[in-house]
Amino acid sequence: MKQNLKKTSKYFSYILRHAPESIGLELDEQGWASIDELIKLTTDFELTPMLIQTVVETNDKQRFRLSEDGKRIKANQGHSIEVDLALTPIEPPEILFHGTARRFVDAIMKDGLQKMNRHHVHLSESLAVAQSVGERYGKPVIFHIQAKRMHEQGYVFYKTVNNVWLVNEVPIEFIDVSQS
Ligand code: HQG
Repeated sequence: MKQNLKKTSKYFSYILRHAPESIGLELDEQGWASIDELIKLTTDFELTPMLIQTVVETNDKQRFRLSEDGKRIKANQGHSIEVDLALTPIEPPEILFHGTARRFVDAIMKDGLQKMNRHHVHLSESLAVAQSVGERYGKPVIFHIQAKRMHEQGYVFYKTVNNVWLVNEVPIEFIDVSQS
């Protein structure tokens, strides 16, 4: 069951953030998909309303959400396709964290943190979360980002419902490597 949930969560990430067209699914402007459509268009394995609900509820990072009427599903963040997440700008704490891979550090210290394939650079309030994000690539490096100072200088921050902080970029002058 656990394996099944993980597989389904990865599938939802792929379909709802990156490639709905790969199964002929249409998302609306805010990234919502019809659950009936998603079930109908999923032919590789048996997707049931129960499985969808369990994945949404148990997902470790709360990556997905259901609409109030329970008829639609969307990814909370992490898209590469164009969607309007309708986020409201919000003041960040003094410091936010970003975990990455050692092999990216030279490029980051040259160009700053860039959003790469996603819509935003992803930051977290929690050192532990940044650690686990960085660990996806091996031994992590943690950057301390001077978020409040960025905000004071006009950079716009957003926070998703699952506590991911988003910003368009982080220039090197706001990246603290001495503490990483
Ligand atoms: C790096 C997952 C070279 C950046 C995670 C990161 C997170 C640069 C990678 C969420 C760079 C992009 C986001 C530059 C940034 N030169 N490398 N100038 N600027 N990078 O996956 O933050 O499971 O798009 O440091 O757990 O790693 O999908 O971003 O290493 O929460 O829900 O380029 O994705 O969540 O990688 O991860 P990503 P991320 P989910």
